[in-house]
Amino acid sequence: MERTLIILKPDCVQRRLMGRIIQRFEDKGLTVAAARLMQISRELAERHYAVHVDKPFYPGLLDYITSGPVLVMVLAGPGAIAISRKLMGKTFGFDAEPGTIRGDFGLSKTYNLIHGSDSPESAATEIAIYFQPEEILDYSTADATWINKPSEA
Ligand code: 3AN
Repeated sequence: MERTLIILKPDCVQRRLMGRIIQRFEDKGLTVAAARLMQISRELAERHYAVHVDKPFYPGLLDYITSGPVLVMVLAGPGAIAISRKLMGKTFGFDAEPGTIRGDFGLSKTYNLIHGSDSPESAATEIAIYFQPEEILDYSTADATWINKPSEA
């Protein structure tokens, strides 16, 4: 089953939006395979956002992601990476379509509520930054055969 790393960022936690946003992923049929509420250290943030080190927004991005608790999760399901990105919407809230998480809950360029891996490669790298393999649970839910027809899986 495909896995993706999702982070509900500090603004999401502070605005008490965690439950409503997790609900959207569950409603779609994705499963929470791992979760941890934590404060991201500077060192961890630098590893996570290494690809952006030369961008002008990098210092602000590190300040933002380390500014308060975040909920880090592994979500699992067929097509979990692309489906999560669709549910999240475009990077900036003012640009994101209504109906998406960023489109419905924000308008900021900096406070964009959520992170989701953008490819299988980054999902594998990012999951390994935050979780040990044994912390990720591989289980199926009682409704799994009705969410995805077994012959399609
Ligand atoms: P996404 O999160 O949609 O994959 P990326 O990978 O382009 O977006 O950028 C990673 C993160 O960097 C974004 N989530 C956003 O928080 C931040 N970011 C990207 N571009 C800017 C920008 N021009 N100004 C401020 N923050 C930015």
